[in-house]
Amino acid sequence: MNDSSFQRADRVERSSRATTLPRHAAARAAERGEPRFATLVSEIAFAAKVVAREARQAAPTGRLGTVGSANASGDAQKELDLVANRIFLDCLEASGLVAGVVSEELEGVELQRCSGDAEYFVCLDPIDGSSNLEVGTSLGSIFGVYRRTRPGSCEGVEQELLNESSLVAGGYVLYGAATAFVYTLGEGVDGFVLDQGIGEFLLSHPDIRCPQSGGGYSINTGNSHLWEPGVLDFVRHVDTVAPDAGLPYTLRYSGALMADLHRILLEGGVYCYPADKDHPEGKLRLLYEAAPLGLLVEAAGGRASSGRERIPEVPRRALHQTTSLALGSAGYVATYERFLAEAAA
Ligand code: AFP
Repeated sequence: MNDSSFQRADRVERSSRATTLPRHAAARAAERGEPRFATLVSEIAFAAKVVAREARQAAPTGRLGTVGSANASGDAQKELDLVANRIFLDCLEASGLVAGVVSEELEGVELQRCSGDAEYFVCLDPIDGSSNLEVGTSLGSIFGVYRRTRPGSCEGVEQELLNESSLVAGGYVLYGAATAFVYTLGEGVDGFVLDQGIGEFLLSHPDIRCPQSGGGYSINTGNSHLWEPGVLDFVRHVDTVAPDAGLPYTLRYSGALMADLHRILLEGGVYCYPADKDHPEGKLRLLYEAAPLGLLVEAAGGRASSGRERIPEVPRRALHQTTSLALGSAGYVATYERFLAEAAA
């Protein structure tokens, strides 16, 4: 075998023996006693591949702009927001496992198979960081899977979701230099990269553990004059204390939570979006941003906090409820909480 045919054979073997996302999800779902969950993951992954293609084609086909409507939070909707929303809804419906969907782009719960034996609700942000679209930088999608308590009923699903259901899985897709898919079923976090040639997500980052030191911090310092008390003190502390004092040592902020958080999960650090004068309850959404990402970060050994309480302890009151948020290395998040507590004392 010459060099190039050897390399080709090696690549083929690596691909055919690789742990694909469907193979991984089937094994994990069986282990966790949620065998049907594998189908749901496969459908979400399929949606992600279609969204990745649409995002790549958005610029050449002129699908960058707003469409003149606003979502439930009042943000102007872009064409890709709506296209991605439709893609996810179609794929979730095809799974046959979803009773209802909450999306950043929908007002209420979109009912799917609520009268059948569908056992999950899915809450999602189809496109996170859509302001990055025009400039061709990273975007994301976020999903949380909640288990129903009253399968078969289409009555009172909003209250069931808010008051009774439990979050059983969370994950995200990052559309960046590569398309990455990261998910947890509550224990263990695994990351995959889309191999464009074969159109499949392959396991690239098994058992991700968020490093407890090093890395950077991500916060929009342009809002510092608006932040709740304590946040500026935290940032000054991080900026002035020597890097070997066990603090994040550099600032990274991309305008897409998924891009910032992906780096933090792999390298350590902390992402903060505090409450501020413009967003007294924070800006990020609990059901489809903070909660699923919190589940994932804590499953990777990190910490997820509103600044005062762990994200899983924040009471759910409304579908599009927002929360202040700090995610990342456990010690850094604890330090952030301490600065907020001291400012409040
Ligand atoms: P969009 O999805 O509406 O673009 O919001 C993105 C986001 O929720 C999150 O991904 C960013 O980290 C954050 O907003 C950026 O917001 P600021 O521009 O207010 O810092």
